[in-house]
Amino acid sequence: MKNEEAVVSGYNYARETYAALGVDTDEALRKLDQVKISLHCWQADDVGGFETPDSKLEGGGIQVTGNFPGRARTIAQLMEDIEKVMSLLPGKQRLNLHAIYGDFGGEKVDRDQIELKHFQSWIDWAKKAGVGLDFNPTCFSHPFAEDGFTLSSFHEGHRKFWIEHVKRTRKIAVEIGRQLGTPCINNIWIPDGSKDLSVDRNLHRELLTQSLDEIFVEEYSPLHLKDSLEGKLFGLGAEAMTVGSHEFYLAYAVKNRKILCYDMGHFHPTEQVGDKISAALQFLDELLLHISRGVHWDSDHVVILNDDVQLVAQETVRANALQRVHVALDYFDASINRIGAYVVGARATQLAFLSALLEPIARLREFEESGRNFERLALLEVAKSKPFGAVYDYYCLVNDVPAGEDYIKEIADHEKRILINR
Ligand code: RNT
Ligand code: ZN
Repeated sequence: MKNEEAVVSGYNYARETYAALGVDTDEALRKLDQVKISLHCWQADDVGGFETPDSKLEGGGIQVTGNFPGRARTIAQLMEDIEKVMSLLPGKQRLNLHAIYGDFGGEKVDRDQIELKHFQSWIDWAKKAGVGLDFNPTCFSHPFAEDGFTLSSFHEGHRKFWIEHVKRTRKIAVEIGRQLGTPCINNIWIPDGSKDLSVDRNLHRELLTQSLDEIFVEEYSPLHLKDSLEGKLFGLGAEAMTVGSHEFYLAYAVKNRKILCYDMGHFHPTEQVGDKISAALQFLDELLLHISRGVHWDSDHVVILNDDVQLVAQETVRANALQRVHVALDYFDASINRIGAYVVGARATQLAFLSALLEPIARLREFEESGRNFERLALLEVAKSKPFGAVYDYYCLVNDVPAGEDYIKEIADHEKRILINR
């Protein structure tokens, strides 16, 4: 049990320790407050959505495994879960919605029919909670995506259907952003690809280019809507070819001034997303990060505080790019308490950003500039064991959320009271 006094005295010690390295902990916490994490609504219900009472994830090259009790089955339950998650996180976050999570009121509303009214209850909820919303078209779990292609399909009817869907998501997203007074990022990810060798990648990519060009014909105010594009290496059942590869979207985003989304599970296992940030930011205004953890493949494991996430945070902070890099979570684990999965991942992400903000960067740069590379390496090592956990506990305390390990019990209690009875 963390008592208040212990947290405060831990913080005082940490503040002095960091000050000795030329780092201001209060300033770091002020900056951390600006890192809003967009919580992915789809962890709460295993990417099912609310189109029908038994909607579930199908195809798309992604998969959820596990059967832990307590999955959110209604919008009310999903809202309840997100509120619980937010009550265990210091600072204000955002919520990231997929188009299949609309409030369809028991009616069959196909993807090319969605409208603002289906998301008004979410906007009202967000307004009340004082959080921003982000949005995503859903180009999977649908008969017209069954053959593995959507915006790049050879089938003109399917392509038109998905173009209409994505256009509508932009229209909804711009209104979300307008009503909430904070831009809504609409992130486009499509599963298009094939299990086996394809001889017309080029045609698929031409079609995808045309579809995107058509989708982006309407211009909306960037104060309300930001368009983002997410590439991928491969998917389950789409191992041989992915139409929307990174090169494709990087080039498209640069040419068309869009946001590029880097999902940390979408690269070769030894590639570092952290390394890509300052490269892409030379030519793009903004990036979106899907913080995730691939294990052997794009498995969407719960985010933990590992080297990959730390490098992402460090590179964002070192590039002075906190305003240009948007942070979202993306994973789906149904094998553990789902609320716990959110809190572990969101806290790990915050800890990564906090430790990056506490880096003795001025001194490290001095060493680097003067070629003192032993000193640089040593200080990087020293920084790793500095008490950033004590700073985070204090951040929790002042935000009135459980510090340290205290959230574990709170989630376990909530599971017994609420989740088990669903
Ligand atoms: C899939 C992408 C995408 C999805 C969500 C559900 O590989 O990462 O972001 O996870 O749209
Ligand atoms: Zn993603």
